[in-house]
Amino acid sequence: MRKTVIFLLVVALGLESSSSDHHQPYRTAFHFQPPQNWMNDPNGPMYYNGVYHNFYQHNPKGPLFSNQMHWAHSVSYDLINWIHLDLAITPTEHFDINSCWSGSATILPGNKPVMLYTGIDSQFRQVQNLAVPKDLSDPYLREWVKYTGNPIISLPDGIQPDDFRDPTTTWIAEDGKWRTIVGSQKDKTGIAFLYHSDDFINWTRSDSPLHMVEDTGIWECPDFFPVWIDSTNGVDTSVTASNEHVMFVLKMGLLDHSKDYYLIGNYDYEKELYVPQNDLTLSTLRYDYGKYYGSKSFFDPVKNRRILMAWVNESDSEADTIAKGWAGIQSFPRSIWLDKDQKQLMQWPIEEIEMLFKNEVSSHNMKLEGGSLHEVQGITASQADVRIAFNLTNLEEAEILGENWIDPQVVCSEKDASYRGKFGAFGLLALASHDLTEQTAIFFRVFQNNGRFVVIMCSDQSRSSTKNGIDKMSFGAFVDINPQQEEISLRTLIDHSIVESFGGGGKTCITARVYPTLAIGEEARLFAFNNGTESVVISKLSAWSVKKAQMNVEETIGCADQ
Ligand code: DQQ
Repeated sequence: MRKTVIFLLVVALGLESSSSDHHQPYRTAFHFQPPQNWMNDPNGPMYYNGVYHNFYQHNPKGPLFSNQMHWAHSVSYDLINWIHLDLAITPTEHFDINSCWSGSATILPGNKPVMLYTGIDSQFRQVQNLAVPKDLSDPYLREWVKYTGNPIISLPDGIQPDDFRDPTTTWIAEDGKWRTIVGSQKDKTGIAFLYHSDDFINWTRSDSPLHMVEDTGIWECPDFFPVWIDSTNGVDTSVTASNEHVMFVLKMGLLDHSKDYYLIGNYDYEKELYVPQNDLTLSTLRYDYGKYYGSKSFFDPVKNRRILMAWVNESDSEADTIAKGWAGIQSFPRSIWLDKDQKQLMQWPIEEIEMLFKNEVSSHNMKLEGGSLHEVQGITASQADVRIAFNLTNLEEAEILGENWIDPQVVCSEKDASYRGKFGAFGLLALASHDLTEQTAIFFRVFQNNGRFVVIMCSDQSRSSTKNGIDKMSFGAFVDINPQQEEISLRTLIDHSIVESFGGGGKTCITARVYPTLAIGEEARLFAFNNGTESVVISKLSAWSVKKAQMNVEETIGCADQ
């Protein structure tokens, strides 16, 4: 009997990277990126009926940012392999004709997803719009319908037309009202305007913003979400604010610095008050101390966790970007939760990465004398996940940290990987060429300061490529651990042109973009190194090759006879 069945045809697009693709050596294997052209912020990530959705800012016509931004759309069953879909939200109406900028998803009661997003209207004002899926029975929610009464939130009086954007995932409090915040600024004071609504259509601005801080400039892509104080699980955004077991994170992207900062605090919805435990300054906590911006988190009910995704921009020149035909990748999705001491968030690559693992290599208790190297062999060093932990003794020999100690980035720039301190530099040399001409060094230095030990983590890109015209700035940050009591651990995801590192079990993260010319594909090598004068012990080293994910598969629905 002949039977007609619907089948899904999955076709890989031509631009995908492979470890031996010398035409596109900077395409990634397991970090999300579109088939081609420009991408920036992740938009409205969500889980709905078995499918993860990844929308993102996209210029479908070229590899540079444009004044006609769209929402592109990919879906996944595992956050690893992604199916590429048609554009989801495009600039077509008076309320978004000049661009569809960033926004967020909310799953309303009755399991109904909705999107709030910023439109740039026909008069170049930033306004907030609502869109809903056209057909909830479509498993991929391919088509989105804009509410005809948009904008649902107009530009407030006294705010510049280009200073009002990026509505968050909304939350509902005990009074039954929905709330969202929108990023803004007035006279350089960064603002999170708070709006509430009974029906999701009519929104009223609260008298006071949820939070604002002078001299911080516009706040982009704010995010506001609860975290458990006593669990690593995630919390749905609408968990009641009066729950004694949660604190609230407010994240803001500071455009003037292109960096995502966050505060941890308490939120009283009745007083409409958010009280962070610290002030926002440039030494406030950051999600990542390297390249990492426009991030957005969402609650994943499948694994009861909060997941964070972000845009990782290029560091190469505009000419290089045009030549390669694409720009922008996403960080590998991270689970985030509040650290036990409630002082900072912890971040860790989601466990699904393990489905791509092959060729594990490991070693234990290996002494690295000062000035020595150990090559990690047996894996593909251009596509790898590496975990290493260092034990230090004789810490009383550590150098005294001088007056620059306030800014670890300065320490990392002045004392790059080649500088021989006592404890440090020690760590990993990723994407290294055979002769070490090219290398990206992720490493630690340990100092003494006022009777305590200070651990600084650095990512040194100064030798990452023989090419010129690339931003090779070093990154650095403190790691809040006591090396007398615990090992100094580092986990690094290496993926052709991205090196994403997690120090202290996820307390400090640094992401770098690099463009090696020698250490590409099979030519790349990986080393553990100790360039300090004191020896260190590698208590454990594990590394895996990471297989290529199905990153840009195109899905076509067709019919087949069987
Ligand atoms: N990117 C979007 C804006 C957002 C900025 C435009 C942050 O909505 O403020 O592409 O990277």
